[in-house]
Amino acid sequence: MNAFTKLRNYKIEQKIKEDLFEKAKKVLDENWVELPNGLGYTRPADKLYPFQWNWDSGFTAYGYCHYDIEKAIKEMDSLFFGQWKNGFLPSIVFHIPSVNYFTNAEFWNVKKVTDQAPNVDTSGISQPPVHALAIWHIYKKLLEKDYKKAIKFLEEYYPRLFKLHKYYLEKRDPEGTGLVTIYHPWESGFDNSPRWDEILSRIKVDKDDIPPYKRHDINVVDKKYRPSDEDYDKYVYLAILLKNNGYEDERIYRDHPFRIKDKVFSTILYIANKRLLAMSGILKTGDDNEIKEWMRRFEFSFYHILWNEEDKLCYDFDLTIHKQIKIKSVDSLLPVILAGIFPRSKIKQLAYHLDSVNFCGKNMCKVKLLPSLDIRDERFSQYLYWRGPIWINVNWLIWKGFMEYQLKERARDFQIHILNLVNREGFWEYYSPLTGKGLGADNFSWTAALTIDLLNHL
Ligand code: 9WN
Repeated sequence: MNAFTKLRNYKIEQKIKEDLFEKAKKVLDENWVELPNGLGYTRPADKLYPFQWNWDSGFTAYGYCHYDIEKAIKEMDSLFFGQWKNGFLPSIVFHIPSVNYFTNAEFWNVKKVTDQAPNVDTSGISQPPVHALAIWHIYKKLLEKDYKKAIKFLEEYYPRLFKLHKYYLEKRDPEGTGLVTIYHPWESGFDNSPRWDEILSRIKVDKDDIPPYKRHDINVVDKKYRPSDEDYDKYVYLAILLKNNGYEDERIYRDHPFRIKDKVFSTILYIANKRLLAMSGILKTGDDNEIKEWMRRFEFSFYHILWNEEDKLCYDFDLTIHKQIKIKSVDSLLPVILAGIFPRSKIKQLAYHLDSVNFCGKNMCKVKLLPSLDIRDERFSQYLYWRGPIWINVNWLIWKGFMEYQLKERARDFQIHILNLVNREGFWEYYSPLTGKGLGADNFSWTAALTIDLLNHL
């Protein structure tokens, strides 16, 4: 059943590998949208998510790099077409008129609300900045064939990335911690994670505070796999507050009720800054000291704000009550493995978490990948989105972290378990850790794209 387990001995049958690649490519082909202006993008999922999403595109570009570099570039070009004048990169770019998805372009109304908006409709919140990783990957691939083209590509993208990172490290970090403040659960990418339960419980929404709206997600996917209506009211309410503040960081920062130093977002930005620094070196931009300073701030705050010595995990920091949010979940481990700040020996020790019952060790789960919440937590649900299911992008990031540390056995476990899971179940948005069943949207783009990346590292 577990076809890829054989790979441990490097005895993979080429056929299984090729078949899986073809299936993954088909998902991406079917989700591709060609635009009349020459741009194009990949829908995360055909019916559920019809527009271009921010971090989804970064992951998807990774997959394209292995077989269609021009598509990878187009994906990034289309996303950055939605970049705001102040560097901000929105979570959604509405290249096509609003179809069945809420929130839609009319709701965010960015072109009317702010003079920072680009020439295309977008949302007014962001998502984790994986783009420098994708851009670096594209650059490396171009370099294999055409030095001049690779440099030209870098020259084009470096200023956009620099502006984006600077936005996060200035506007979203007036405290100078090197950590990014998010204003909305959707900005984290981990929308309904229990990480946000406590702060959301303090936010009371009156029906008069929000406009009438209609959810479309629950027409496409079983309601039991999606956030609750109460959650949605709060998501809408927080978005309205941002809009009422003209999407202006200075105003939002004064009293917005959802202000969190997000550990995963900040860690992704930190590793993205490692790539940005490399790009700056190649292009001799003279920005090295500024980027290094951003990185130093993160390294300091990693120990002093995020790290919890007692639990040996990282936690988000709630700026509204000045407290760590102590939830044991995959994202408390992710920064530790991904940032590369701890020495290798310490990472080896900390990997005990992976073998613990809480994180599906000791054969507690059918699938040996990390669930999005401690399975012993009373809020754990094998079905509910970011409150238990396995997500491929997160496990792929863990794989990447172990690869950087040269902990090859650990990395290989993640690689093989991901490949076995998608080979058996298909390319789902997420999976139950208890049964392995695929959940949410089927034919999900980043699951397919990251599968292609993993296949290329066998
Ligand atoms: C809201 C597109 C996105 C992902 C997020 C995931 C989900 C949207 C939603 O889908 O969020 O942005 O409607 O639930 O949580 O990580 O980028 O795939």
